[in-house]
Amino acid sequence: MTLTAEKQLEMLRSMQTIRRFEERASDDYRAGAIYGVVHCYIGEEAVAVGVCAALNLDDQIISTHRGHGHCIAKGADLKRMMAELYGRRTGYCKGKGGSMHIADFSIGMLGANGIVAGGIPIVTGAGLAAQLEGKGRVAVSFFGDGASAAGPFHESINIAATWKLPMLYVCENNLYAATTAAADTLALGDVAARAAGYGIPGVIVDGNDVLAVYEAAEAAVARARAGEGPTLIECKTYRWRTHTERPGQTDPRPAEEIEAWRQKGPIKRLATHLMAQGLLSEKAWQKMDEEILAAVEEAVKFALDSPFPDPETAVEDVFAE
Ligand SMILES: Cc1ncc(C[n+]2csc(CCOP(=O)(O)OP(=O)(O)O)c2C)c(N)n1
Ligand SMILES: [Mg+2]
Repeated sequence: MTLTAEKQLEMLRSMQTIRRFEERASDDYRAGAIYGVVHCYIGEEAVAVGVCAALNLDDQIISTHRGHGHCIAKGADLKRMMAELYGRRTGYCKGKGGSMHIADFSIGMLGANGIVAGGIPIVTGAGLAAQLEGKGRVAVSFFGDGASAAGPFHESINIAATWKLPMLYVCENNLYAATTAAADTLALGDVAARAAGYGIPGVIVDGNDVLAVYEAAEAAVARARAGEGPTLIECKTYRWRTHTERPGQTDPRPAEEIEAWRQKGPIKRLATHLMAQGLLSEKAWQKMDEEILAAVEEAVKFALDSPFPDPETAVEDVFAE
């Protein structure tokens, strides 16, 4: 792995952007300014950023209900994202989709998805398209530990393995599916162990170590581009917040467990590593954070300055009958 200082700093910036964007989205949601549901990715930033750093712009990803991190890591526009959360006409889905429906095909972001495991077959189709087009593109599916127990995961990965599709299946194992512990639904203990059943490599990565995630993704991307088929990467990570941002939620997770994972958070870890190597000073880190906060503020301003969609457009762009 050869990662320049510049690239590592970019990864740090991307992770901190996700963190600050979501902190603000959560505050504004709790204040009643954002509607629908907001699921935060805080604590898991290294997965999206590590994987997307190994991709090209035209490689395609699909996200989940917890999708802000994937959007930002792939290069989505903060203003259009925030406007979508705020339900404004300038948002990615003209303000009609909200947090769980952000997509930007121009950067290979095929969409978040409110249906658990719903994105996995869709992006497997993108993997088939990439294979048929033969331009060396890869497709990446992000999904949770809970989704890995759903039928679409198994059907998709089976066909991708059989047809050697150029794909990465990236499981964000944050140890819980809402309030259900993964330990109660995973017979094998590790999601990656299931790869053997499909005859593909299964890799377990420390999902809080962005450099380790990058390294695993880079190897899997090389394998996919070489026509050798998909890889299942399981990133062990943890969400810091409740399942959604709705106040007053039941959270069965022990306080000590949450605290222990906060101590090994991915952002502090990379910042400390870069400082130890003399690649980042306290001052530069502070400046980076200030720039990010200003960009988030600008995104909120853009959202607030934008109009709501016209009621007459309610059924435009709606495909269900
Ligand atoms: C098909 C379907 N079943 C149930 C739900 C309700 N639901 C939303 S998120 C979630 C848990 C998903 O857990 P996981 O896949 O581990 O992702 P995480 O929330 O931990 O990121 C559930 C059950 C849903 N949205 N879709
Ligand atoms: Mg989970």
